[in-house]
Amino acid sequence: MTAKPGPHQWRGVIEEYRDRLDIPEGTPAITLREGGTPLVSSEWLSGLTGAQVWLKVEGDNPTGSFKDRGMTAAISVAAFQGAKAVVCASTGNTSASMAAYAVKAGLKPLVLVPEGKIAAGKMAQAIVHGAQVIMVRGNFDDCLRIARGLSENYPVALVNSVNPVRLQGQKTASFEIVDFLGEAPDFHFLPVGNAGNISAYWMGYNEYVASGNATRLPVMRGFQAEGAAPLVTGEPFPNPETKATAIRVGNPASWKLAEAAAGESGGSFTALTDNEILAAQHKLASSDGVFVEPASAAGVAGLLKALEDGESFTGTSIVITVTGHGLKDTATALEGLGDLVDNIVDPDVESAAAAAGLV
Ligand code: AN7
Repeated sequence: MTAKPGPHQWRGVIEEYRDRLDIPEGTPAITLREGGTPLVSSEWLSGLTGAQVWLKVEGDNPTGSFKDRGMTAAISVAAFQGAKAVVCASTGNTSASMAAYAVKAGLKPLVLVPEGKIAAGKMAQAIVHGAQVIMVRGNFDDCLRIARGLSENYPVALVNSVNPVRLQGQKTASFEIVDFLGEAPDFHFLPVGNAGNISAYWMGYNEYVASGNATRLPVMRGFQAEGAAPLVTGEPFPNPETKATAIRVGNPASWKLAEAAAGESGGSFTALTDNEILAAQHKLASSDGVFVEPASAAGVAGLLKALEDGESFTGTSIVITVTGHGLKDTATALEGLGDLVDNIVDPDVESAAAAAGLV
């Protein structure tokens, strides 16, 4: 039986936006129906700021992060062009996404990750999807250098965001935001690691203004971890370090594009401590019901810090991209919380009621 997609079935970012994507004509879409993610109103942050604050919840993508947008594009093009194997360097989410899309396309996924610095959920995804995983004694930047070298010398296609097709897929997030809000927001906040995402958002917003779908551009503000903040200091970090492992990047590949996004939009880059990032992660989960991984809370932490520093956002609209799902890294989320379940009771209502403080 052939599935007949009904009118409400989201088709994935290639089919939803094909005429706006710079990919070879006729490229068949390898899709898990990524994109179409919710823009969730944050009552908590709206209340604190007097702004309308929206969360673009990218953890709702098929493999749990925004990487699926770029990966559907990169894998579709690689498969169309005859690749048999694909390679990426990753802090975790790219490898999870690449593995899923590669096997769907019948390609062999090869993953390079920094040893010991990948959240367990992401590692599980790469392994379960059948990727060949190579751990490198080094950081993400070393992995990316090796991935480039492999793709130059061996028959494997590189699908990191230095592959421009990735940004084509990722820019669709801006389109969705404007399609939903009817206009670009005043501000766009997001975490920045290798800097592909902020570059892709900026491209998408600019293209929507050029085509008349939006009449203005948002101020782009990127947030990094203090121990891995090259875009803040202007210097690469040879030994990047942060508990937000997804953004543990010392020398971002899209450095120039990201600087252009912040510079041209009147935005900026700001560094946050791990404690600020983790506190924002917990507050977001317990206030808005949205559980994101540590790195993904950087934009929220950034807004809280801006408020603390006395900035006013009253009357504006703010979109914060929360980039990946909290279930990717439960170990970090639960760190330092002590006894998680403090009541073990006999199996009867009275005991549970007493333990719950109901009597
Ligand atoms: C949850 O998976 O680079 O600035 O190799 O997983 O576009 O790099 C992940 C990056 C933010 C930063 N939030 O985005 C990888 C990888 C999450 C991420 C970022 C990443 P970029």
